[in-house]
Amino acid sequence: MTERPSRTLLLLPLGIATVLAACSSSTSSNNPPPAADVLIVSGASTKGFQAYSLDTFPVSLASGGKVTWRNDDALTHTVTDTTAANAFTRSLGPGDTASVVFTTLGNHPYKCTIHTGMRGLVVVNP
Ligand SMILES: [Cu+2]
Repeated sequence: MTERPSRTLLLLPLGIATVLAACSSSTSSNNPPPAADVLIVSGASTKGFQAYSLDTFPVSLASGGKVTWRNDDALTHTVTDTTAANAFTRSLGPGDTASVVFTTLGNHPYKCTIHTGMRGLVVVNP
């Protein structure tokens, strides 16, 4: 008597997983934009052009790509577009992450508005 209800409970999650797999596969066949991760390094406020990443300056990615910053420093920092477009700004406390999707081609320089020596650059390619 107790086995029948437990089988039903096992089959239900399998059905949901199948539906989710079908959705994600149709999305991935639709030319998925690449993503890039940028670390706000420890001691970033003193590191100028090396503040936003240990190994990549600038960050290059294709149009539609998403950049995710993670703040590994003990201070709050921002990621703020310095162009006339003023297209984006994010504030990240210690341990926070924040993302921006880039669709406009070209250079996207940014800085921290709290520590203005901190500079980064995202380059969006066709
Ligand atoms: Cu800062």
